[in-house]
Amino acid sequence: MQRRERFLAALKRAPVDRPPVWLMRQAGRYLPEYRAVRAVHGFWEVCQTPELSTKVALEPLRKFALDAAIVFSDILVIPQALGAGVSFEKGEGPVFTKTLRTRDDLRGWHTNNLIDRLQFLPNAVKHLSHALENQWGLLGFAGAPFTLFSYCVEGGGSDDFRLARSLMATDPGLARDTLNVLADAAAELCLAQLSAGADAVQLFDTWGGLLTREDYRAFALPALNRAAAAIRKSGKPVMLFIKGGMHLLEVLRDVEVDGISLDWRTSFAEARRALPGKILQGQIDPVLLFASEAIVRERTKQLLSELDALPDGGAQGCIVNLGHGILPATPEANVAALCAEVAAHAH
Ligand code: 1CP
Repeated sequence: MQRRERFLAALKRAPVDRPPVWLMRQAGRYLPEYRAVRAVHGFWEVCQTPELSTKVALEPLRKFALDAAIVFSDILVIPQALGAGVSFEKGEGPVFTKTLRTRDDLRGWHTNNLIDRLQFLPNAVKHLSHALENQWGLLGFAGAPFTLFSYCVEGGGSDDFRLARSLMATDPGLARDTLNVLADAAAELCLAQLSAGADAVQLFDTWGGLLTREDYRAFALPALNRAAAAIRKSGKPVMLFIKGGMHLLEVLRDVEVDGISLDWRTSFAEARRALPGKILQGQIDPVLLFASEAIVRERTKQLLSELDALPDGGAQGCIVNLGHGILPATPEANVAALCAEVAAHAH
């Protein structure tokens, strides 16, 4: 099967010669070519210049046996367009100049013509889509409402997002209204990427696993479903990544996305049992890519046999990926070994 055809078939849960593979953050800092681009161009400049974003998105496809590309962007483009003033230039994590803590902060968000300020992202998708010449699948993405909410309230990264989660408890009305604004923004941005040529979109709920089942159901899920319902009107699939979402599998029965991207601690077998009919993606531990090449090959083979043995369709409707983004110092040879092992599994 050809790469894009395989990726599209997996998204339809149709038969495949082997599961397709792509890797979260496949275009990131572990690649010297990416670091070279970033040495001369700012992060937002790369996102907003189609030639540069396409260049960095294509790099991993040239090097590894991947079946799909993901557009180069970031989940924080939405807070940026709302006026949060997000910068990546000072060290590791993002820094916001404006946080959301009060009703007035929400009123101050620039929601008018939001999509116009985000037009660079569908433009990047269009540019990348031409370069791919239908040979690879193409994913667009956005942050899931709760994860965007967490960054907006906190004003940057955090281990526990305590300000965001305590705001949900102290002012649930403000939290819900904010989540709805973010859900509508994420939906609009995903629809624009799908119209521009993306085959599917992924919503990243990286911090969703911090919530109890009850809070996920009460706050994150309604906003997620508001976004997912709007996106699914396009007829194209929506995937959802949750980090640390083992305890949420039961809640996810009620999520209106087509597929779930599992983190490294959540097994395919458990997820298939809990979520029959959903596309499943994941979940090799990104830290495993720091072990030897032989171990990477062995674990990849193990995962592929586990997929073949799944109840209710085996590897059909499964996509191989990592359980979280590739870490910056990951050896390229191990990324190559993982992809080669998946490619060799065709039957
Ligand atoms: O292949 C790719 O690299 C695709 C592009 C991509 C994606 C899918 C980037 C580029 N970011 C993301 C998603 C993203 N961004 C998520 C969800 C996935 C995940 O959990 O990994 C999150 C939480 C972010 C937020 C973000 N952006 C962080 C983490 C902040 C924190 O401390 O909580 C960071 C460091 C960024 C910047 C960023 N985005 C992308 C890259 C390559 C970078 C590094 C910036 C640089 O070049 O200095």
